[in-house]
Amino acid sequence: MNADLFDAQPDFSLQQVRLDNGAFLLRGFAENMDAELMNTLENVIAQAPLRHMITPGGFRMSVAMSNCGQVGWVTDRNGYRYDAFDPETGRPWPALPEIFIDMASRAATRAGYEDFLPDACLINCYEPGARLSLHQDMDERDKSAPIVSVSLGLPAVFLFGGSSRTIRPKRYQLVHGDVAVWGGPARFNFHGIAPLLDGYHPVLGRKRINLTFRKAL
Ligand code: MD3
Ligand code: FE
Repeated sequence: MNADLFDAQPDFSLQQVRLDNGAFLLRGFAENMDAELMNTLENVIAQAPLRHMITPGGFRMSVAMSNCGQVGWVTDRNGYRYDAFDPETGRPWPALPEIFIDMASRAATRAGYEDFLPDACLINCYEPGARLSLHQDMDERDKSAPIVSVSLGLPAVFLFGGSSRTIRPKRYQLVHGDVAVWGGPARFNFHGIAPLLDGYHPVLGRKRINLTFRKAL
């Protein structure tokens, strides 16, 4: 039928913003698959529950985290690391679901990074008041691969700094369905999330979930 022809056209309504050298925001890239992403995520979290990890300094993180993939990012009193086992359950992390890999690699391709095959996904869950202080992502072995992030649920203010902590961060609002690809020099910029404002999202309720896809090994 005729409709198939129209369905096959690319979606020019997507807004693509260049944030920095190598970093792109694909507004709404995951919006049309949010229900499928959430269903898949529920299944992952049933096997590897969200938990508040402890920083090496002894602070309980306000963001609740879990992982899927060959390895997962963990922090405790001993430090940060990627670990093949979930310290809460003693089991390997759930495998990276096919639809996660597919979405992340399509987003990377759109931003100019072909053949991005993530092996780890960090799941961050924010409730009102939760925040992520300014940091760099340095624990991945493959420093040439980008990081792909997906925002779901309540909007957040993303703080995007520079290569030094003293550079004042720019603020961007990230909303449900936004996908960002962080590669090139910007891959190592300082960044964080401002305290989440209260609100209600029709799909997620009073929370925000962020998935970051990485090549950690
Ligand atoms: C820029 N997560 O998990 S995603 C993280 O929304 C993290 O939960 C935030 O920072 C969140 O490490 C921000 C956007 C993001 C992720 C990784 C980056 C931006 C980045 C790595 C380098 C530069
Ligand atoms: Fe980060």
